Amino acid sequence: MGTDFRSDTVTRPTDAMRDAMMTAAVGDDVYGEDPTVNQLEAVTAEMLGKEAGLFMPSGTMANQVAILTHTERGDEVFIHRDNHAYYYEGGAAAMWGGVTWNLLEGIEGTPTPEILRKAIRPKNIHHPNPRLLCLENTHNRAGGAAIRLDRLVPLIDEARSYGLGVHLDGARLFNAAIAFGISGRDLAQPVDSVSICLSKGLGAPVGSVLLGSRPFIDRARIFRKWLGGGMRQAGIIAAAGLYALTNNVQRLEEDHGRARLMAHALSEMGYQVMLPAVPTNMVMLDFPVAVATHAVDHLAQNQVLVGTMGPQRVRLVTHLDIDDEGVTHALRVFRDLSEHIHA
Ligand code: TLP
Repeated sequence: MGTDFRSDTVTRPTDAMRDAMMTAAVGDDVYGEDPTVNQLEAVTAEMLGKEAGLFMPSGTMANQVAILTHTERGDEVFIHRDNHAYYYEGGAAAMWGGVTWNLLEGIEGTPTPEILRKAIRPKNIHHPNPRLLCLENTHNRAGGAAIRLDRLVPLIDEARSYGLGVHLDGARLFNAAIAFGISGRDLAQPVDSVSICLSKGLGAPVGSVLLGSRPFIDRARIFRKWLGGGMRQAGIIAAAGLYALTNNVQRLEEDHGRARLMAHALSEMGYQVMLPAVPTNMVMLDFPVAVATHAVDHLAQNQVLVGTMGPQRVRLVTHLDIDDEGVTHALRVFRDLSEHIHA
């Protein structure tokens, strides 16, 4: 414990969170009778300024159900090529929803309005029906970049001018909110649907919530059931989510502080650190291809676990289970590694 930087998904529930889970009131959520799930859905809807919420087993299912709910088979979905819903979800939206992806470019995983405009084709018998724009904030493959509203709003306005719906993958939305010092509600305001993850920086063991209008969530509930996501006494895990939302949002700033400190120290050691304009809880390092695997192995042998993003890029994520001691240890091992590399 203390030095697992592979992801903020690796956190384990604390004793206080486990207590909340143990004492949760439960019922059968497929009948809509789990009071803790109902409370979690209501609390998140209120926090994000949407009419209704739907508890989900994972962020992946939340994204997939959102896409299914927004679209009909064949519809065109505009998405940056680095977004999780396209890059890391196994082609699920094409598999279950039969959607047509239209992959966009753009800095920090975020297309400009012009990029979207060029991708839109006129309604015509030859073209799929343009239906949905998917966004991500913070942006994972862009190094945990928090994306400012003034970049998103003109893009969303552009999407609306073509009648597109807008879904936001907000797996780490609260990281963005904390980085900007604004509310999750502000960041979610311009979109139709948003998904948030409880099991990343917020530290719950399982769960995400999809939010949107009441008719949207009523339809999403059907798709969730079809995909096998109708859970029964899910209040046991929803309780962890409620605990996380109450206790672990503000402290994300600590994770950001540790990531900032590491990025600074690693760049001083001569590592190539990728720095987004507004960073959050991730640090990305680029290595020459020939060195990357050796670096990851050396770190692991010294109890510093890191993730990879392609053959050159290493990702470190700070989270609830990384303390100052873990950071100091990791920096010591990185210093040793830099001497190895340059020897
Ligand atoms: N991301 C995981 C991996 O899948 C890459 C991670 O370790 O970062 N949206 C975003 C932006 C995500 O980063 C993730 C998980 C998801 C959705 C999916 O969430 P889960 O793992 O709950 O299905």
